Amino acid sequence: MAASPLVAVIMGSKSDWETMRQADELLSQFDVPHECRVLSAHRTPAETAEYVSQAEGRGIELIIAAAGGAAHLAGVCAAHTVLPVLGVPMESAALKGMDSLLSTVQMPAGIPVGTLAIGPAGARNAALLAIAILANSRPELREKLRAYRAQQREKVLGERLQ
Ligand code: RP5
Repeated sequence: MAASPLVAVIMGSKSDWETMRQADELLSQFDVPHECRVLSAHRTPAETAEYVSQAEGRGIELIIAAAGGAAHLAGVCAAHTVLPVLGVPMESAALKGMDSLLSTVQMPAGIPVGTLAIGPAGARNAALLAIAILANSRPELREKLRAYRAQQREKVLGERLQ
């Protein structure tokens, strides 16, 4: 994407991409400049801290951080920036994402992470929430959100069961 990114989507492993590409796709659908990359709180701690510390200076306004298992990525991001951080717990094989959810959501007071649902719903909603936050100062984005909601409404009302 050519414009400098407003949203950073980071994830602890390439194995998270199948889920997080849904956030990427929604941000693209709304024409929100963003970048996606793999960074791990545990496997690349120094690089994660450096990337997040520099994000605000690069014009990034919001970070979406996805991780599974002992999912510390969103919390570590929040520790290194005052930008809003949205956490997406990945569904894990061992505990179906309950481990990821609790690791992401149970932040100590003072360092917030906005935690979304486990898995694909969380990935999509993280993107939509990021768009809603950006839309506070971008009327055209707010109109796109309204249109998206209207489409959903039409789809549901158009459902036929038989
Ligand atoms: C976390 O561990 C990642 O976010 C991923 O969800 C999980 C498993 O990673 P891999 O072993 O598949 O690389 O750090």
